[in-house]
Amino acid sequence: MISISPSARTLRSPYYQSTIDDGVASFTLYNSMFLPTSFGNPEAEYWRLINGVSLWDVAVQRQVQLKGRDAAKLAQILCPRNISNMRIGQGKYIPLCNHSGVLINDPVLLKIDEDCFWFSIADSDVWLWARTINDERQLDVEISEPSAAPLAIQGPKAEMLVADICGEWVKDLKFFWFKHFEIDGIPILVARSGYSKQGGFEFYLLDKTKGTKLWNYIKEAGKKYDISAGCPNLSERVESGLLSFGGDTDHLTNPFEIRLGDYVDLSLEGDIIGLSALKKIHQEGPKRYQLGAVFEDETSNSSPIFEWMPITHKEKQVGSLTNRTWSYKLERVIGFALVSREVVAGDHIMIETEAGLKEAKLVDLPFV
Ligand code: THG
Repeated sequence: MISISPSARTLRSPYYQSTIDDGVASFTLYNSMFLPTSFGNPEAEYWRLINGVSLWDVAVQRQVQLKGRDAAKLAQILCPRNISNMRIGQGKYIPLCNHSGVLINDPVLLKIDEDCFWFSIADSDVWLWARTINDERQLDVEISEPSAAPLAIQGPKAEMLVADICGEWVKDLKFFWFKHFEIDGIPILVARSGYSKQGGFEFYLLDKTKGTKLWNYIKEAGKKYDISAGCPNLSERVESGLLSFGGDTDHLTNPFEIRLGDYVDLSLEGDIIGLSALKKIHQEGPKRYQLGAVFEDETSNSSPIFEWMPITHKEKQVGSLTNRTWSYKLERVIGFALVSREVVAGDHIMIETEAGLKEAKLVDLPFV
């Protein structure tokens, strides 16, 4: 077995030891931290997420804190979505863009206080970006990484379990909203969120020394719902149409190409990075868009891909397949297709796979 060599660059989450003890089978690296990708039984993990409740170490969703007099101002400069109406305790999904309107991260933004925001980031360096923009604009904001480590509780039984742990009030929590809470002396934020469409919550552990204690507490309380360790599930997130930044996006992708246009507020004005480019892209019409691809051949390889696979239509390349997985619900191999406007849902296309050309049909997203 080939393994990854640890170093001070390859961070461990506060739940790392717990995931090892629970039999983690593989990791990927995300924001320089180990992220579990399997506990050895993908199908059981999938159905537990669909029918039960699953516990995920998602500390790789690291926090970038903006704190200070100009925190709200800097946050809005970074966000092409209106955040001026956000309340303390509210979160929003944000397509962060560079000056060309290219997506550079898709974090959840949390308003912690009037002068404090957290970006709960996908896999790219938002610290560098936020500090650079702050210094260039000469704003009064301190940018740091707070002691916070998200743990996701996902699946249809997550709400009952979190209500058992925290109280019935969690049932009134709106999507992406959060509240401070304490479990047995462990300080957390409780948010209704998570990288699946099966419902659930995220606990942001606020004292990283208490990871094992929090993990064990939830495992114990979740026994009656048959909780088990899991992780962001490729099959479920592709079926549900959830985007993976850096996987489904490249150095040219803008939010309109990947179904994030609704999270861009084109009516905004003022100093907002990428906004004028986004207005232009929107006016001209984005060149690519995202559809689903369903392989015709049920026996096609369904393993994850290392690089985008060219998609052709009438012998001309029209786009790329950006991920691939087995869909337990459709019982087919599926993936996202980032394609030109020349093709539409219903078209049959060819995908250049490692095993040669395979036929697939384009469909609208989400699959399920
Ligand atoms: N939770 C937290 N931080 C995160 C993620 C998370 N940071 C990295 C990554 N995930 C960011 N990406 C996403 C992608 C999709 C969603 C959340 C974060 C998501 N989308 C819903 C959808 O697309 O249907 C809802 C969006 C909405 O309605 O506003 O949930 O998972 N803490």
